[in-house]
Amino acid sequence: MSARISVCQHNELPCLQVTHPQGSALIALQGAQVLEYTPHGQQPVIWLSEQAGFQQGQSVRGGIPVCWPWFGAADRNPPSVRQHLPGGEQPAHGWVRNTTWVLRRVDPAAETVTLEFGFPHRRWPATFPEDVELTLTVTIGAQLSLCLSTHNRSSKNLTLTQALHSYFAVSDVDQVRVAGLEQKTYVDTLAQWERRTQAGSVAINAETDRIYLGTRDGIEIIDSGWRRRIRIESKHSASAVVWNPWIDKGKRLSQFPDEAWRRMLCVETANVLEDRVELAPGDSCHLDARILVVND
Ligand code: TA6
Repeated sequence: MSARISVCQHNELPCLQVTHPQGSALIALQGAQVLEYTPHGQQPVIWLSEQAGFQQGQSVRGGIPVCWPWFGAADRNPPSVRQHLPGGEQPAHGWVRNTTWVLRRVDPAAETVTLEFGFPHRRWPATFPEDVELTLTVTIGAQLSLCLSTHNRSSKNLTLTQALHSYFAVSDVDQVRVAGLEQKTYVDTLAQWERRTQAGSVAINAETDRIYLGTRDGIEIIDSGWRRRIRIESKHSASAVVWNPWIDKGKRLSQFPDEAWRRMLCVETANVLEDRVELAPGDSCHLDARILVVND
């Protein structure tokens, strides 16, 4: 049997339920947002809030939101990124996670199934270069691969920051450490954006919101509670965000049960701050993440 793909409705959002012998996934057309991913015979890898609202125009809490053409608060981005934005208040993490994408292609194969989503042209403000093509390719099997591709077909230079804002399911955040960021510089957004150096692996024992820079391939979430490691392999990304809201912020977050902070951890594959992407007319960029589970 190869893949089976069915359309299902979660409240206001049409979604695709993808079932393959090697793994299953749920993807919302809004934001082309992977909401669930579970390799065959494993615990879920991607965390989705039990209080997810599945409402039009509101990013679903959990899964892998696509942050583009900027990451975080727009005003925290450099002028080269902000130059194409309209004036006034902008949503966090860009425009595309709250807008419906188009399923362009499905490629079933023996070990995987690939779905390609395109962002509908000209669905962003007039200040943004028109001919920019945005595509997300999702490959589901024993591993989960995502590739976010931007092709600047406009006549203008385009600078962007972006992230695959992955929420991972963990047994209990105090049973977890993140390896692969040792000795990396990070910006602590909770300490006046001070720059610090990571000593050893990352433990989560308070609200944590850090942008790591100069990262390389192979970050691992080591979960001793579920005796597994979630490995995140990336290409064309030299920054990573580690976020857990902990108790108090968790209570203020939308679509977020009070104790959910214990069971989720974001490790985001990104191009932010110095790692921003500059595209001359005709240039393309690809942000790749491959997610796999190793049982200990
Ligand atoms: O990636 C970490 C972060 O920027 C946090 O500061 C927090 O705001 C999180 O993203 C979630 O943002 P959201 O807009 O989805 O609630």
